[in-house]
Amino acid sequence: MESVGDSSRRAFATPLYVGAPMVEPETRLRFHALMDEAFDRNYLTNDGPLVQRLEAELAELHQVKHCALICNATIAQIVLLKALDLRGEVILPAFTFIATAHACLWQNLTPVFCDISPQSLTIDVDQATRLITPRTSAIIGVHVYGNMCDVEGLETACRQYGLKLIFDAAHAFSCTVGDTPAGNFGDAEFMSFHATKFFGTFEGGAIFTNNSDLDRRVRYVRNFGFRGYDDVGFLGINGKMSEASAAMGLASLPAIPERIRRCEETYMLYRDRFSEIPGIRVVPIGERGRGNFQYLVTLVDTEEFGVARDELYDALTAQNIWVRRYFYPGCHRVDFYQPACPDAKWNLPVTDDVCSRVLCFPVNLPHPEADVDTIAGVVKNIHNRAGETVQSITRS
Ligand code: T4K
Repeated sequence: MESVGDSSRRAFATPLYVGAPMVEPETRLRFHALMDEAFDRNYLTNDGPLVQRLEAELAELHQVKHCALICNATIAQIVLLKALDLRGEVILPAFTFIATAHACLWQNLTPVFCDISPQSLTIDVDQATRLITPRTSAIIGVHVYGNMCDVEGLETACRQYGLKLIFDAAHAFSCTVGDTPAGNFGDAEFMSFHATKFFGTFEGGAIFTNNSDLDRRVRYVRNFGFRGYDDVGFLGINGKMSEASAAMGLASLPAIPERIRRCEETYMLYRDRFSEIPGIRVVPIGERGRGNFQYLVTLVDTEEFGVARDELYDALTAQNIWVRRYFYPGCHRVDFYQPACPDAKWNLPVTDDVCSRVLCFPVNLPHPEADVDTIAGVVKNIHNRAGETVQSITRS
């Protein structure tokens, strides 16, 4: 693409990012105070008091028996797969961040990619059930964008075929099915507390479960397999969370209700403004319960909108609106997975359609109403000028 011209002509002088961390001034103050405590104690990692405090608070918040904090969600998934001692194939949606698939390969499991439902964009339970073979050991659902899976349908299928059920709840902090919070479904669920997430601890993650035996094994695997001093009973890894990350989590907790309120308000603003633009559909959030609205996801209909998703992407980025195509192109389209799954016959029409149309917009905005108005104005202008080249739109 040609140069986009000088920054004074952009809609925003500084970039607006999807996933811009949410760190309020009070959160910073609380973080510094907690770090002072940690330095005074001179205890900085290895299941420290801040980690233990955050585990207790998160278990209570999600009404789950156990929460084990981990250094990030990718390692959390690897730890969990190891603790469950899974073998053979696992069924998971191709529409997810690549980490969900990578973690399976790290455990020598064969990922079998499944399509998604066009409404919730979560795993299609009927197709997942059809993909079960004697080699299948588990199904992994992904609560994508905080939209919860059909947990009941998946629990029924897994019970019937004797499979483990895991949820990638990376996006599902404080989301619910009905009134039941994420963390309570299947055998276990893992979350991401990456800085870009709604609840961020720089890097971080957690495994939630109501199964005490599984929690015990998770804790061994997280800590090199140690069952006690000098007693290694498992092949483990270093998956521990540091006190600095736990301090960030504890400092952030009081801000959660206000973050949800702000994100939902921003979601409503986008939904309202985009409803006037043909060909831009905002994906509903929280249809099965409560969402956290940390992602604002749209599907672009090229015919109605007049401009293809990727041209819209280029035009918005040129205006400093750094939209993202989460999760284009889908795990099944990543070259890397072709040799890994030579027998797979990909037939994932909904995934392919969504991957070709999805566009996520920034949610953590400095001035929600004014910024959404400006963003919607830019999108509308691109629609109105659909006949012109992207280069000429980005330059004006
Ligand atoms: N499962 C699912 C469904 C996931 O979405 C993820 C991660 C995982 C599992 C694995 O969780 P972790 O192992 O990461 O805990 C970002 C995040 O790094 C990743 O955590 C997240 N999902 C994914 C959806 O987004 P990238 O490769 O897109 O990151 P990057 O560097 O392009 O940054 C994303 C945006 O955030 C950019 O627009 C810039 C902005 N940003 C980023 C950082 C780090 C900021 O404004 N400030 C920052 O400090 O993966």
